[in-house]
Amino acid sequence: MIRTVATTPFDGQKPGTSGLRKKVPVFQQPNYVENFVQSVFDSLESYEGETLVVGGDGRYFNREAIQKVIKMAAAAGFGRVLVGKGGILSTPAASCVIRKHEAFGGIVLSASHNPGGPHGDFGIKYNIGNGGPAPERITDAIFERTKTITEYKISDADDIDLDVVGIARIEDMVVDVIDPVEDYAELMGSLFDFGAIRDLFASGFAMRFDAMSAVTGPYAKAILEGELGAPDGTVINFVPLPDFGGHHPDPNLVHAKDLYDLLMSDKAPDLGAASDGDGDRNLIIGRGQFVTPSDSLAMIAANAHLAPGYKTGIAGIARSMPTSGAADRVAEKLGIKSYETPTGWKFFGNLLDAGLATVCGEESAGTGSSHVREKDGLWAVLMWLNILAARRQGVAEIVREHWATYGRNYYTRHDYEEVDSAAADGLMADLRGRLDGLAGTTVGGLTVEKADDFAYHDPVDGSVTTKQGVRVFFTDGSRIVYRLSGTGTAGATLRVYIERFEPDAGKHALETQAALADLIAVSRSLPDIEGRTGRSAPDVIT
Ligand code: VG1
Ligand code: CO
Repeated sequence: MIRTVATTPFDGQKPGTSGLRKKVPVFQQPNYVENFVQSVFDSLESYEGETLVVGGDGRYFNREAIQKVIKMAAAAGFGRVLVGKGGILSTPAASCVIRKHEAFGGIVLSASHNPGGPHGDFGIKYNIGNGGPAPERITDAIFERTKTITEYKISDADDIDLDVVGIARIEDMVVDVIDPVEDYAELMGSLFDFGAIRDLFASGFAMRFDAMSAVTGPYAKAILEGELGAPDGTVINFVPLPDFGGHHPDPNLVHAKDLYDLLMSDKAPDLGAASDGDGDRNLIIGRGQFVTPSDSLAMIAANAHLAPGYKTGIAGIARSMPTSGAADRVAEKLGIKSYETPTGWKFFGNLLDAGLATVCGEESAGTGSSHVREKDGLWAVLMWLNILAARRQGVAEIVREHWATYGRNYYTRHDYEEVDSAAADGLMADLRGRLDGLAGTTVGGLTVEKADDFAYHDPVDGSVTTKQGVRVFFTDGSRIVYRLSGTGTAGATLRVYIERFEPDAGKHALETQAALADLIAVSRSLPDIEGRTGRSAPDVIT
């Protein structure tokens, strides 16, 4: 039976950079999930009888939320739900399944790289029929709906057994529990030269992939060890755990430090890689050589033609604004266009759909292509494996050659986490207020050329998105960007992005923080970070 339940709005159900993210106890409040999911459905049109894809990263509360979503989808009139076995679907696999099965859309349960468990984070996001995150016009409509919602509809049927692949029924809706890996693995096999990668592993190439007890475990096991013949033990931490083993499933140099240390040691394998909670981020480290995500995007773009799925070349490259300009240099050389978008994968969707861009990336360890409409961690790893198999060179050699050809964009991001929200807002407001007067002034020996607040004009649908980050450009070509995170769940996170281009190959071997030391000092003094937030140094440096 379908029940109509009276409810009242919750404050703050505003989707951020990537969906609604809150602490688990917030989501556990009666009606909290239901209000948001009903608001999603109420913001959509003509989905009666259509297919909805549902899956998540396996974190704490995943199963409970999925049961609610399925029962509400049945009540709303969807014809079919495709749900990953065990409630599992990585974010890129969800995108793949939506596209392949021509679903109306999908609901992905994840808080990505944020910690999980009963006191950790949870999240819900809606993806549209192209497989990508809902654009702002939809997330805005969802938020508006959450403010006025008075009731939701839900079936009172029993829970679906999520652990058996097969077909069940709720009300008039079919529930199809699918293997979460199959469609995705098939897509990867169509893009990359699995034969060449198999030969690479057979020749003794050694790799370690850390799934960080998160969703990519089953995917990496099946593809790397199963199809590509990497030795058993190549993939570690491959069982998705509800609390990620108590760790942050964030593949950066802080939370994947063991992997980094291994790759810098004399026991280093040829390649180290990792992915995040929901499988859309990637970390790439060669023996003795970390590849910063902005560089990885540029190197993937420059070498993509080596993979069968991209052998005719790429149409364009898109990067988020804070991502370094390294990819732009590749686009220039290839004679293709590059696009600069606000932070968040939702802004790449139109460019990909219109065929303007083939490869996209963000400095936050996100890389992907037109094969789905999400960033894709394992895709990036397989692309690197394909490149290594084709070039038969080490990662460090490829990186050095790339810098020698294109120059090096020294790049770092400094995060100040859980800063007092009012202080962070004050800092940004102050910077914005000073924008007009900054040009021509000198700070710490560097002269400001121009400063602005990034606004994006979508070339496909004409939409305009403003206030996407304060950019300060200096006369020597370097740049500092300031923005506040839209994915955190406690206080504010100030992100400071620092970049300088170095054309001289004789100066490419410097340590990044040392190479950027003067800019880093300016990044702190210009907005008086310490005075305003009490923080004399960032919490995370990447
Ligand atoms: C962060 C990253 C951004 C990324 C987003 C979602 O957002 O900076 O590049 O798209 O996370 O990634 P913010 O607003 O906190 O800076 V994921 O892997 O968390 O879905
Ligand atoms: Co993620």
